[in-house]
Parts: sequence; structure tokens; C-alpha cells
Amino acid sequence: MSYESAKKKYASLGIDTDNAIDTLLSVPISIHCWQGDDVIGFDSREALSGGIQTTGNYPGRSRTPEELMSDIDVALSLIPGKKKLNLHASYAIIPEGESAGRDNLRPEHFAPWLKFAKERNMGIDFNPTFFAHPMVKDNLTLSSPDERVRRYWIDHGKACIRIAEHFAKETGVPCVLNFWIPDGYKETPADRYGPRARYAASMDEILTEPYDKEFVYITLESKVFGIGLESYTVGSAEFCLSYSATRGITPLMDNGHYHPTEVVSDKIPSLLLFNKNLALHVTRGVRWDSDHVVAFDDETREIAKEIVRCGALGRVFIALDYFDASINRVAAWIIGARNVNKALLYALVSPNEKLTELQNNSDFTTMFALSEEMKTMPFADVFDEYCRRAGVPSGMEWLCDVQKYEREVLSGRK
Ligand code: RNT
Ligand code: ZN
Repeated sequence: MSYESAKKKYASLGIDTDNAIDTLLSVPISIHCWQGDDVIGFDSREALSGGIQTTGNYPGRSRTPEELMSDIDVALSLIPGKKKLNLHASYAIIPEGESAGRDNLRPEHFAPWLKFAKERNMGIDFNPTFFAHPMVKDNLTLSSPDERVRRYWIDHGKACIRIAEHFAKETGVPCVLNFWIPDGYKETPADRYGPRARYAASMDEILTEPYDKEFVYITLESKVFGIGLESYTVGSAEFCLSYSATRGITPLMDNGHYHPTEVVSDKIPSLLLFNKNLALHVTRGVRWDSDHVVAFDDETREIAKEIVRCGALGRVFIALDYFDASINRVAAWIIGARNVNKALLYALVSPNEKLTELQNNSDFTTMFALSEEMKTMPFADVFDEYCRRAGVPSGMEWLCDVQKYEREVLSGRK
């Protein structure tokens, strides 16, 4: 009932809410497995390193593949829309008695994940893990001056390409394989050029691994600084953009990885002009790359708006990347993922063409007035209808399911 009246209200502005809902139902959002266990993984169980940090000690962290899969299932059942599963190499499930280093990981080490994804009709995205491992020496991996270290991580990168291709061929859905290395220095380095030259050379070697470009999209993620690596980051924005552009791979922007007054929303159209595809890690940095749960805030809406107004829903790979251990971790997944969906839907039910026309006619007064008016439209009714059509609870109902799961399952994890 309330949807019908909201629909009319939007229609009076020339906006087709049914159409917007249909469009969004087919946009995949990649759900990061690492929210469930504070980025610990299963293959080495080393403390998290690489300048990233999870804070909080809310009870109920998943400790095994079974627990993590069960938690992901609850999250998936309460997140509307199309989803992909985003795995990190550190989530390899290596059988008891077998040992496999990251340099020789194989598809079979992810067999239970592949089965999980297939049963749920999901594609898989993948990430090599260049942190929380004894072969990370002095916070360096692919840019290390130590050939043994560099070689190890090159082999890891190549192994991950083979695994990504296996995932893609098995699921029939292309796999986005994202490279991010933590490499950097706490103090001002004597040599800024050498590490970047070594990083480029390492990536070049990794990219000699043959792969099917229709099935695997390799992306490269930049960063401005990490905790304990404040003075210099090898994979800076300029490095990663230039490398991606010259090697024909896809740039990835994480909105926690820029100076605090820089915004990814503004970078999206520029990159879309010069790249076939673009990848995003959607997060929320509070003062630093703190990886807070994504909120329905101005910048998330602005990011969604740019994707939609550039007509680029089919060209941008959207993934979540945050890790909050201070609240129920399953709820954290759901809130962030629902907010990304909300932001996209909000953009889809905006008078996009009208606003562009006003800008081009220099009618900035009407443009501003209309943009502000949109904020108090009955958007919640449209989002509720989207949830209904996606087969998930609307409003706050999802929280009851999570609370029940917490009482019955999570609270038993000591
Ligand atoms: C770190 C990067 C990176 C990681 C994940 C776990 O700053 O954002 O994407 O968060 O790979
Ligand atoms: Zn990221």
C-alpha cells in the first residue's frame, strides 16, 4: 500500500520505481568473507599484519570454516539482491596432515568454498593474501629487496591466478582477482624508486601466468598509508593507476585509502573515461582507514550516484571491505551490504536526467532545490519493496533473525 503511493509520488517526477528495483536486483555485490572472523583466515592463523587492524572484541567470532560458512549463510539470507562471495587466499582449507604454503596453493584447497558458492548459485571473487604470514619480512612482499621473499610472493600471485580461473570456470561467473600488498615504511625511505620498480617487476612476472581474460579480471588496489607504515606506501595511487593502465588490468579504489578530504566518488567518472572496468572496495574510514561498517551516508550515496549517472552499473565491480569486531559481526555484514543496496537504489530513483539538464542549463538553483527535495521522498517504502521482491525481510525485521542466531549459535562460541 505505502509502496503504491510512493511509486505515484516518484512517477510524478518521471521516475519508474519498478524499473529501478528490477535493475538493482541484477547488480552483484561482492560479500567479503573476512568480516566474519576479523581477517584471521585459516591457513596460518598469524596475528593480522600489513597495517590493517580490526578493533573490538564482541563475542561470537567464527573460528572454523563451518562456523564462517554458517555465519555467511545468515548474512546472505538477509541481504537483498545478487551476491558474490569474496574470498582471501588465507581462507584456504588445507586438510589435516597436508601442508601447503601460499606459494603453492591449489584449487582443491578451496573445494569446500566452491561447493558452498555453487550450491548458492554465486560467483566467487578472490584475493591473494600478502599479510599475516611469516614470509612477510619487514612489512615487505612483492617489493622486497630479498629475492627469496619476492619469489615466494610472486609464486603466490601466480597460484592465485590459477585458482581464480578455476573458480570462474566452475561457477560460470567471472572472478575478480584483486591484488593489494601492504608494503611500505614507517620512516621516510632513502629510496622510493627501488621498491616501486621491484613491485612492478614482480607484478609483471605474475602476469606472465596465462589466464582467460573473459573469466578473470585482475585488479590492483592502491593505498595512501597503513598503521606502522605511515611514511611511504609502495602501491600508491599513482603507482597503481599507471601500472593498471599500462598493463591492461583494472584499477581498484578503496574509499578508505585516500587523504581524508579526497573522495572516491569524484574519481569514478575520470577512471570510467579511461578504463573498460573499474573495481571498488566500499568501506567507511573514520579519520583513517578504520574500516567501519558502510553507512547510508553522503559519500556512499555519492559513489552510487556516480556509478548510476555514468551508466556504469555493468562496468564497476562493487565489493565490500570492512571489518568491525565491536558489534555483532553478522549484523555488520548485513547493515553494510543493505546500505550499499540502499545507496544504489537511491541513485536509481533520482531524477538523473533532469538534474543533468538543469546543470547544463546553468539552473543551479533548481538543481539544488530538487536534489534536496529528493532526500525526503518516501524512499524507505521503495527500499522495503525492493527487499520484498528480493525475498528478504524489510525494515528492522532482519535484526530479529540475527538476534536469534546470536542467542542460539554465536553466544556458544567461547
Ligand atoms: C587493506 C585493503 C585490503 C584489505 C583486504 C582484507 O587496506 O583495503 O583490501 O582490506 O584485502
Ligand atoms: Zn580494500
